[in-house]
Amino acid sequence: MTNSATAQRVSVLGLGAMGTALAKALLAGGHQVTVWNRTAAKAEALADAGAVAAATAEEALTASDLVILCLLDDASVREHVEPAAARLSGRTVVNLTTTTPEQARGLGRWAAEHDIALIDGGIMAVPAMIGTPGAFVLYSGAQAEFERYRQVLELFGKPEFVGADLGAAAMYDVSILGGMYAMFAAFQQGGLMVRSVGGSAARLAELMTPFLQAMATLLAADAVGIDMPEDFTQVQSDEFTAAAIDLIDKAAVESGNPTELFGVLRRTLTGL
Ligand code: FVH
Repeated sequence: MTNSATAQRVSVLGLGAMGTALAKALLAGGHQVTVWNRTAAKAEALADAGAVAAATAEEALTASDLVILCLLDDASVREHVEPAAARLSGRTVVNLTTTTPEQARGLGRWAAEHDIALIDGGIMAVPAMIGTPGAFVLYSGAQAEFERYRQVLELFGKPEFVGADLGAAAMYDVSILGGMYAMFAAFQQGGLMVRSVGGSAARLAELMTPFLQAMATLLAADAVGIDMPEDFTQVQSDEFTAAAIDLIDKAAVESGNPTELFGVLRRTLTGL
């Protein structure tokens, strides 16, 4: 719990599943929280928990020095911040709405024109994880402002600053999500394949989970091949990897579950 000496005024705009979790974490941390949501009922629920419900987005945007945005997308952010530009001047805005890196940079150019300090963020957690040790949030942009508000941001999850480029947090975010989707796609495919031999996806999950956990520890070594290829000694040749993936593809065809997945993996990993 933050004591009253360090309590800050913080506004949260957007009280969907995630914005509500963020606002609750701020309230639990002892901050003075102003909230706004397009559908007012969600703000009223938080008012019962101690937040001040603003009547308009502009009222919320100008109630605090620190403004957290957790709206649907870049368009909904623009819709509400642009009309308030002059009154947002001098404040710090942390945009936790998922956007592309270029959308984050575009908002940054607009913010710079209006003397607004902008931090972009990517939340690596689901709402139920907010404030728990498993949650972390990527940030990029105005580093001095990030440091200034670090203790507040820590209430959401471990803050990870990834660069001054406003597009950096979004780029790390989508890259991590890409890893997740690739894993789920391969599991989906494998689940169908093992069922063709009388097995089950549940048994595959049991066996695949510890193997993938062990493989994940090799990512740091693999990173050398991307960051510093001149220092990298490849353990497995591209030809070996391509042949291994071709064999998996053949097994998929034999099981009646052909897919484009393995061709894509082969080209991405080996260029062959
Ligand atoms: N939920 C999650 O697990 C993920 C984790 C990673 C980050 N995302 C991003 O967080 C943003 C908000 O996500 P959310 O889960 O809170 O989403 P919803 O529950 O669908 O709430 C959406 C809120 O946005 C408001 N909204 C939508 N359009 C507008 C608009 N044009 N003007 C003003 N507000 C708008 C919506 O309001 P309402 O429908 O209640 O009136 C909600 O407050 C998102 O970028 C995720 O990608 C969450």
